Formats: sequence, structure tokens, C-alpha cells
Amino acid sequence: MRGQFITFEGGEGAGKSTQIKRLAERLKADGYDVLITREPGGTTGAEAVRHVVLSGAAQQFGADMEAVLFAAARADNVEELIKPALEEGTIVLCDRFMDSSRVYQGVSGGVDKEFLLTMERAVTEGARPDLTFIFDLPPEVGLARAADVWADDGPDRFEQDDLKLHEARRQGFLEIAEEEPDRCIVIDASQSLAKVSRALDTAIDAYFKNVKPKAKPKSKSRAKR
Ligand code: Z5A
Repeated sequence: MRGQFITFEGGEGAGKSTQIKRLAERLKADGYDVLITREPGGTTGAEAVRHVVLSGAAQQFGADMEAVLFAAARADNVEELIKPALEEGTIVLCDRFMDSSRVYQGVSGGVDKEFLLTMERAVTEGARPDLTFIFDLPPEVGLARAADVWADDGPDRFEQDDLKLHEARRQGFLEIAEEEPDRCIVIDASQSLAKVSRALDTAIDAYFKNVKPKAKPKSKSRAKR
């Protein structure tokens, strides 16, 4: 019995990580087996790639190279963590996934769409998201939130981009939601924490009414990041 693969997408500071942690606790309390992962990252190899891309060390090699690195990290995360968990019937909550490549490398990075989709198909075979939440909010609101939690090293490679690029990414995510309405649900992430939590819970409850037989509740639970 395959689990459920749920991804969370959107701009910086949208509240994805906060909501993933909260939702995981809720689902575990409901008896589901839950795995949290993130992109780039999740596995030792992918976390090493994360450091390379987010530090800006790969920027000098161009957007195509960065796209390849994100795809390589994704391949490792999919093979090592996501697919095995789905095969066990686990609900996998992933902080960013393929839509971030479509938007950051495609829409704002100018990487060829066909090139990106070819890598996407190769890497996500057997691990396509069942459901994707797009956390939508004005980029300046998200960046202000993110700035509050930046460590001493300040903004990462992508947070430093100019506001126009952040706005283009926001539109890019909304276009994906429009193109794939069966997979994507847009959440108004500019609302208060309590309202965003409620919107997410309502959407999950509605979704689980239909797919519940696939995500079998288990007595044991685990979360990994
Ligand atoms: N990237 C890429 O280019 N291509 C790819 O294929 C992939 C990724 C997979 C990963 O960064 C970067 O890699 C990302 C895209 C690129 N760009 N950047 N930067 P990351 O994982 O480090 O960063 P992020 O995903 O943008 O995470 P984030 O900035 O931490 O945002 P978040 O997870 O959505 O937000 P949060 O950490 O839950 O919340 C941020 C703060 O806001 C925190 O203090 C919360 O308490 C607060 N918060 C949360 N919700 C609310 C509400 N509703 N109201 C008020 N305050 C709130």
C-alpha cells in the first residue's frame, strides 16, 4: 500500500517549515507514520549539495549547473528516503521539491524548460507528488519574516535576489497551481499562523476523505530531517 507524497512550495519565509512540523505532529497523533524531508537535502549526500548551492559556491558555473545540482540532490533524496518510505505506506512531507526547480531555475534562472522537465521526469519516476501546497504571499512579507531568522551568515544565494525575481517566482508557482489543479492547492500564507494552520487542516481533511485507504494509519511513527 503506497503512502502519500505531499510537497510544500512557495517563496521564502512563507511558513512552509513551520506548518510541516505542526502537520507532522498532528498526523502522527492521528496514528499515521510520517516522514519529514526537505530539498535540497534530506540525505547526507543531498545535504552536502545543499551547502554548495545555498552558499553560492556553484553560482559562478551558471544556472544550468545549479539545476543539475538540485536534480542530483533530489535523485538521492528520492532513492534513499522518499521512495522507500512511500513503499512502506508512510506519509512523506517534503519542504520544496520539483516545482522549486521549475520556478527558481526555470522561471527566474532562465534554464531551458525541456532540459528541466527531462531531469524532473528521470529523477522523480515513482515519486511524483500526490498533493502540493503552494504557500502564496507577497515576497516582501515573506522576506521580512525570513530576515528575522537569518543566522549571522545572512541571506542565502536565492534570498539575495532582487524583488522582481521574487515576484516572478510567486507568479511561477501560481501558474503551476493553475496548470495542475488536481495536484496543487494554493494557501494564503499572508494570514496569521492560526488561520494558515486552519486552512491547511481543512484542505488535508478534505483530501484524506478521498485517499484515506492509501495512507494506512500505523501504530509506530517516525519523523526524520
Ligand atoms: N531551491 C531552488 O532554487 N531549486 C530547487 O529545486 C529547490 C530549492 C528544491 C532553499 O532554501 C532554497 O533553495 C530556496 C529555493 C532554492 N530559496 N531560498 N532561499 P531554504 O530551504 O533554506 O529556504 P526556504 O524554503 O525559503 O525556507 P524559509 O525561508 O525558512 O521559509 P519557510 O520554511 O517557508 O518559512 P518558516 O521557516 O516556516 O517561517 C519563517 C518565519 O516566519 C519564522 O520565524 C516563522 O515563525 C514565521 N512565520 C511562519 N508562518 C507565519 C505566519 N503565518 N505569520 C507570521 N509569521 C510566520
